[in-house]
Amino acid sequence: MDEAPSLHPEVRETAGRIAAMETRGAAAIADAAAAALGAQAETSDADSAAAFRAEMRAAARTLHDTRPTAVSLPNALRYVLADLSGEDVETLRATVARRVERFRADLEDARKRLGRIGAGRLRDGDAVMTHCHSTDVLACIEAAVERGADLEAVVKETRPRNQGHVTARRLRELGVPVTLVVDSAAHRFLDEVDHLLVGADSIAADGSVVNKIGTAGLAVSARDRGVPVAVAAQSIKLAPGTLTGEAVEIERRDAGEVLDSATREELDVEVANPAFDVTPPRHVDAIVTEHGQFPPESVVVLMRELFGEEVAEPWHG
Ligand code: RI2
Repeated sequence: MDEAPSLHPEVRETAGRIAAMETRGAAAIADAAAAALGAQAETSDADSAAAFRAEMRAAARTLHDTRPTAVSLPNALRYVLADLSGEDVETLRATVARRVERFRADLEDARKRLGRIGAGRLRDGDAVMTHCHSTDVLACIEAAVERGADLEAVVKETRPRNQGHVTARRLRELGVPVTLVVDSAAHRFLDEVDHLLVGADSIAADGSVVNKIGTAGLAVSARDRGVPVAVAAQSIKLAPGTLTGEAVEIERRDAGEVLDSATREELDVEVANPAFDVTPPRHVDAIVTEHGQFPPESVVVLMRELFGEEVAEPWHG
């Protein structure tokens, strides 16, 4: 029987950090996964192109099987391993290194371009409500502030992981006044804001937005209050598998994130902890990408253009 390919420690460590949410946020996960594939390629001592390919597939599988919902992760693996046709290890190693570098640079560039586009929605004096922590959302606010807009923010704490605290900290670093509210106060505070601006972990071909749990109800409330709902999402958040009817899997996380085991036992309850929900396109006004803003229903055009119909799964095999 063939031995399992040996993995670079950075691959295992990166996978562990993603699973534990020490590395979190769709873009950061994609960036870390690409870097880990780069480390695997750089140090590989595979003695044939076939062995190198097997190693890269095994590394991709380890990274892929960490968190299921953010499509930026499989999209990163697809991009980096898109061309494994080289006939010798050195050619393959150089190809992977080049693609990793390009992917990471494009990610950074896309965030900046998206930020400039999203900033166009924000006027001087506006108040923005956010949910969770999204670097794409932050990019929009940062670009608007750099342009001279005075903004304020209402930040939902985002139970159970409280990523709202990260958003609050980053916004304060930008000089934006922040009011932090508990999640259940959102409806009440929507009266005081001009925009709901959230990120995304995956966007389906029909324009449905998969984002942190609580987004769907928040979008309904925003609609009810006449507050425009914008989603800041680089194109690596587009889920190409949904073009052919695949569903986005919603991650269910550990009950311990919600309640400690003693309280759980005392209350004698089951705890459900889905990490994401799905906001239907009818509750979203715009999806802001680095390629421009789209009504959710037309994001499929961009998806086809960028990914085509062929969706590779280089973590298999
Ligand atoms: P960026 C986060 O998920 C949030 O749902 C956020 O909207 C999304 O990632 C996108 O993040 P989690 O990893 O790529 O905290 O915009 O579960 O940074």
